Amino acid sequence: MTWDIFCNVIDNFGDIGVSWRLSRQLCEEFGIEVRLWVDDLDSFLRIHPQGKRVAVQHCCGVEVRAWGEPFPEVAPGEVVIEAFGCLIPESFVARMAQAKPLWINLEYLSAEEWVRSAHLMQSPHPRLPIVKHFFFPGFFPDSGGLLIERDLLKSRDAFIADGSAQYRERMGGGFEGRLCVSLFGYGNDALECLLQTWAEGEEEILCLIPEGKIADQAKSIVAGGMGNLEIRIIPFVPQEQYDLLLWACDINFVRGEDSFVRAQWAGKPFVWQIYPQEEGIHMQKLDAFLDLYCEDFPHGDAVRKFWHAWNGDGEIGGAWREFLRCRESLGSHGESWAKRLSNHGLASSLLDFSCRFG
Ligand code: TRH
Repeated sequence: MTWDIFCNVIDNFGDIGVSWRLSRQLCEEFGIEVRLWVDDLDSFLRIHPQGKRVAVQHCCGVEVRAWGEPFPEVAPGEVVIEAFGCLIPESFVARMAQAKPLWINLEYLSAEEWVRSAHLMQSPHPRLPIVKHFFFPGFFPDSGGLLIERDLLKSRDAFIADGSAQYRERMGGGFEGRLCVSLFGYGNDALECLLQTWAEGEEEILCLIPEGKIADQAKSIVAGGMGNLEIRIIPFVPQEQYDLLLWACDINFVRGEDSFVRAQWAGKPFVWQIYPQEEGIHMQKLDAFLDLYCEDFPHGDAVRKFWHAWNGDGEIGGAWREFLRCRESLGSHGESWAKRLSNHGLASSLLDFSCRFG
């Protein structure tokens, strides 16, 4: 089988992050020939630096194509996925109308209830005889599930048992006896107060920040560190190495979509900076997730308060102290949360759906 996946990079790394991860998994675990069309190779090269700036290349078995104009005359594969509703070239859609592949719009991840009824909804093309299917990743059994590689949790456990000490050394050491935090996020008005709280807190904290906007912001607030806080700026790593950072730290700050999911697989306490949308509607999405995640967790209020404060709603200092108090139970909660969700993988749901279709 050949699958075409189209990725239009809007901003940051989430669009390409999800498209690349899915492409790799379909190819490596299911033997599917994937052609990934990307309109911004620079973003792709940030998360896969081994790649090149060329029109066609093979990376980890995936055929990666620079998507530009004019669009080449290629026959569509058996499945065509447009990631996040991007617009597939018209000439290609016309060819799809003849070849009749399964056409999927892979949507953004949301824990909102409406996803359940929208998942697998169809939309006929206004002119051509072909139908698009909306495919929603999600947390409910009747959604598309989440991206997770087959042996991810096993690799995580092996790393934590054997490999994390070496990794910590490679990252500059000094993890022992301190609370280690990874901080990946957008610029954040709450950062200054949070760093201040950490510096003045009782616990020693090592905060690892991948290069980027929030690293620059942190540097401008505290160069290197102050009080009980050490700030360490680390390189932005290839995508498959990012998990190691999450596994090696005690608490992870994540953002967007893909890192948000990876933090859940890490099974550690984490905090999500959601991608901001107009008129604050992202807060509904944040709350929908919190409702699920905190449903059977006794300290849900502390989690909710801290996550809200990190997303601009509330005072962060006190919220951090409450969050930290429930850290241990949040760790075991995260473990069972990851286990519970791990048997509903997005790639296999897509494959099941394509088998039913074809
Ligand atoms: O980068 P993000 O904020 O992405 C997005 C986009 O903004 C998108 O338009 C928006 O719609 C979406 O969020 C909700 O965050 P995300 O999704 O976590 O993607 C980051 C990717 O970068 C992820 O695949 C992990 C990867 N990464 C690395 O490869 N190396 C690194 O060092 C780090 C920190 C991340």
